[in-house]
Amino acid sequence: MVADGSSDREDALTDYRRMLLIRRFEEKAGQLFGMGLIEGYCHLCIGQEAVVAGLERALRPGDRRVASYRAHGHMLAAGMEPGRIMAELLGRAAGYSRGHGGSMHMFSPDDGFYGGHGMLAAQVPIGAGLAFAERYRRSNNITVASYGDVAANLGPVAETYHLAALWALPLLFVIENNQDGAARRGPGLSDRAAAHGIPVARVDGMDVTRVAEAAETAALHVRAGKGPYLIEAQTYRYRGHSMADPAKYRTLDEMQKVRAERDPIARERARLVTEGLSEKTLKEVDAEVKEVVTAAAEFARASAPARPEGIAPALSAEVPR
Ligand SMILES: Cc1ncc(C[n+]2csc(CCOP(=O)(O)OP(=O)(O)O)c2C)c(N)n1
Ligand SMILES: [Mg+2]
Repeated sequence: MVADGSSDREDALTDYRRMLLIRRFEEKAGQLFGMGLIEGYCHLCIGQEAVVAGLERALRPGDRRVASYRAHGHMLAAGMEPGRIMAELLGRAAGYSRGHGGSMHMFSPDDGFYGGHGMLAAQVPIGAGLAFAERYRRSNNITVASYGDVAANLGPVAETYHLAALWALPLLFVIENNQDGAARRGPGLSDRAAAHGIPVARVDGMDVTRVAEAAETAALHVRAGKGPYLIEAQTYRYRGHSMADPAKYRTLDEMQKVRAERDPIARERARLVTEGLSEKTLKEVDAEVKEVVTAAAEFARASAPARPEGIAPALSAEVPR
């Protein structure tokens, strides 16, 4: 931080822009889904933007991320191109998986993003593998494995706590706890990691600054070779589980109350204004983000569909027989 706080303000504006990009992108994806342009699954993270945006502040080039099927926010935060993400959603050849993967299956190792995984909790042991590889190479890179509150109950997560703690892996576990109210007995979700000696921070996942602070402390610990760390972020998803879910298990009142009182973007915007940022600057960010998302959708819609033969010939040339 510099004396006049301008670096803090830069960070805050970056967080705001990142959250807004995720929200506007996902709103657009929701629209295109409604128009029948996106086939297959599409899981949105609207409401949960502060978690990925806050984490991103602590990450450096070379760090890696692995996430669940609810991954568009992680991809955008990692710096992947909005147009190519949207193209993948629309099944176009210009997409990150040449249009063959769709919403859940995009990868961009150059941006440190390793999926997008449809199997619940699968990304967590994969994260341990990525972290192990970095330690083996003696790099200072860290890996972030994000998963939901339901996934946190699954066996692969428990085994990964054990191995990551035993081998002091440079792995940051992040529970995106959107309070699905999963059936569970016994201690709280993150206490299970604490039982392995893994330090735990519980944060308000609707407040990007709180997430960023926790992420910076966690990343410092993990990067210094002190082993894994876990952040449990309490968050909230406005939409249903996927585009196919009308979310009848929650009342509209509950959702509207969270949206009115805790929305991460509205909250951050209000905070920035209180701190002296002009409405004009914020409106410029809003307009710029809108333009990026419109361009992404136009790019995707104008690009060629996936070719059925798109993957197989490339693979058959590479796979040894
Ligand atoms: C191994 C496995 N079991 C079950 C499912 C079906 N399934 C998909 S999402 C989901 C709930 C996940 O909730 P949570 O982990 O809290 O993540 P969220 O969707 O809230 O982000 C279930 C049971 C699956 N994809 N994989
Ligand atoms: Mg959940």
